[in-house]
Amino acid sequence: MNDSPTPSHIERAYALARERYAALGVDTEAALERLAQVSISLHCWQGDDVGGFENPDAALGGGLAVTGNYPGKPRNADELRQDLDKAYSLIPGRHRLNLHAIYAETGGRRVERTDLQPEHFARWVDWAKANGHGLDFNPTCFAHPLAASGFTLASYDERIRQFWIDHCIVCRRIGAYFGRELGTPCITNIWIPDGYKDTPADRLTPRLLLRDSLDRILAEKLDPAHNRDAVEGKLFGIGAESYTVGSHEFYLGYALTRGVMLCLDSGHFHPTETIADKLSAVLTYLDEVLLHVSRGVRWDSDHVVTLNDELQAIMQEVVRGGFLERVHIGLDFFDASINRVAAWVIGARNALRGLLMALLEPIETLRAYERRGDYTARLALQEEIRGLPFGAVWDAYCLRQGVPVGMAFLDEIKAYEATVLAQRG
Ligand code: RNT
Ligand code: ZN
Repeated sequence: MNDSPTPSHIERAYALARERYAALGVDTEAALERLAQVSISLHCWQGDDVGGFENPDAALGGGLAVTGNYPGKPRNADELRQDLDKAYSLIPGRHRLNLHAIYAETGGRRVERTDLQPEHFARWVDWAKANGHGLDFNPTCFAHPLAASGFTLASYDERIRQFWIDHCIVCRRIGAYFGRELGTPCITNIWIPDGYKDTPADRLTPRLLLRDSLDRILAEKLDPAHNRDAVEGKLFGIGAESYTVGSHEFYLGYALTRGVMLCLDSGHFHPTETIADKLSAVLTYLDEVLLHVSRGVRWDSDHVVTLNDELQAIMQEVVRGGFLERVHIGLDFFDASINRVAAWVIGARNALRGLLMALLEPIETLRAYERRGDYTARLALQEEIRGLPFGAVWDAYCLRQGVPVGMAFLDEIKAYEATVLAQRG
């Protein structure tokens, strides 16, 4: 596509947009400065269909499913990093990487998940250092024979439960290693698939087991400058439609009583329930929250993030509440039916665009209308905002950050597909 705007077009459009926003009392320069400070955690698992390197052909299980077979899937960690480098080069700003334990590099040796060590992630750390990425981490409590029963940290089988406790313990230490090495705290997020397809006879005992498992995992005190813990709830998974041990309420209570972070995944609630409204509620009590920005479609919780109303509402709440320091934004989706690098870039650029839209709101005016009870003016302005020249501000941001403007990012991905992805057998 050679219909991309020239730098001078972009600057002229931006100058007009800037005036238009200024008339509403919005400083576009301040918004762009703030946006440049936000680091989003890109999820490594979009790159290879949640495969990892332990046993990439293992059934995912845990209610997770990736559909599609787009050519060019990376075959090893170097290829995954190569794809990530490409993605980051097309996303404005400096961003983090969110790793899963199955992305360990063990030099071809089978290392049990309970034996994972920092050294198995040394190459990720070297890469992160060289490229200025912070790292986040996740124990992998699925795609393993000991998760085949559908239960891990809440298993009645003490051997299985202990195995997953031990796995999570080593993962927290690896998280602390990331934080220490990179000088930015790693968020280690625990999500487990445990649940029942059909109506349980006992909803309580698995939850008591899970609480006990988490307490044992978190017993070791780690420096919060290095590692911070998060727990992620879910409403249901494929094959666990009737009961999920780690529900939202369970983890909300856990996070509040234990002082850990709550992870809110936007695909993990009832279809009409949005996490936007939850942020101000949980942050009234919790210090920090982790977001998994995703998009639920019917029973799938992990479609590529689009710039829809829900995303905008989430980002508005993050900004309006003054929560940019307390909400850690991560992405969580997987789609193998389209170019995997493009999926990362589209989702991440959308998350940033949603954030920029929120930073460009004439929020003081909206609040003033609301306080004086003028809901007519509030609605009128909210709807007027949708037509403001937001795109011109975004384009200027991409230009300044040295990433492609508009559809030009796709040209680069197509070229990468032809030269790099097509060579992978
Ligand atoms: C699953 C959770 C979890 C996973 C990743 C792969 O429903 O959202 O965050 O997507 O751990
Ligand atoms: Zn998630």
